[in-house]
Amino acid sequence: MRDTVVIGDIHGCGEELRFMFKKLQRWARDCRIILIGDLLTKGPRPDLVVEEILLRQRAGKPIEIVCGNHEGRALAALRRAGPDGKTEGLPPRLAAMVDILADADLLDEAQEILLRAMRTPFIRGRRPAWTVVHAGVDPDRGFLRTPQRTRITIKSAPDQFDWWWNYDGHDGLLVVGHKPLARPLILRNDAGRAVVAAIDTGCCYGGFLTAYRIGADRCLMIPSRQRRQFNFRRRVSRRPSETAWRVASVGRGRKLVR
Ligand SMILES: [Mn+2]
Repeated sequence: MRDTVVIGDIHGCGEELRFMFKKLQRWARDCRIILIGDLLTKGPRPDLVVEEILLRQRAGKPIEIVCGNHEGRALAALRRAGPDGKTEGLPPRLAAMVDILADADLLDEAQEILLRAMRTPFIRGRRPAWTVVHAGVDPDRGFLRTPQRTRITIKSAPDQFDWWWNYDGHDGLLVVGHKPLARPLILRNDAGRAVVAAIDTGCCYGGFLTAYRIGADRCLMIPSRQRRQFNFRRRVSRRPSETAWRVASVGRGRKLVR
């Protein structure tokens, strides 16, 4: 069976995505590829993100995308901007995104990609059971009873424990992004099986773009080209003393390139 690779929050980091795809040709040959959402906002090259997705599509290797919390506002901004890419009244970051996409003549293509993402709230697979969803679950409700809004926005306050420490594992492996961490975080049960893979490593803030290969249980990290915006060593998920999970603070076989 084909293995699946999930790529964390891209946030307009098109150059890093291009480099990631290049690396995946060897590291994840013939794998199914899923992007975890938050594609185009914040970073400098949303045009390249769109281009890379289109290139693969045209080569007959389509990319799947689940919806992040930024897809809705990015799509709304593009619709408001219209075919001429008008940016009046848009917040500066969204206006910048529209300008870049308009210059590259990719306004329609970007809308199509975002619309497709918004129609995909999550993707599930079997053997072992896994779910790719942008942010996570409400651990008290379980995956199916967690509202979609929560699934794409749940994030703990800095002084609180992250939701995954309270997740009991019964929905299988959850692959998530949304919360930037210094390194990908892989939580394991006693059998050593991954139950959470948190793979947003803050590429647009100067961290890494991370891919997680589900079956192989491996991470690949591409260093960001963006300015470092905060102290990444402090971006860790504080571990409560009573947790049942074994932690691999980093995915096994972490591989740094470049
Ligand atoms: Mn997000």
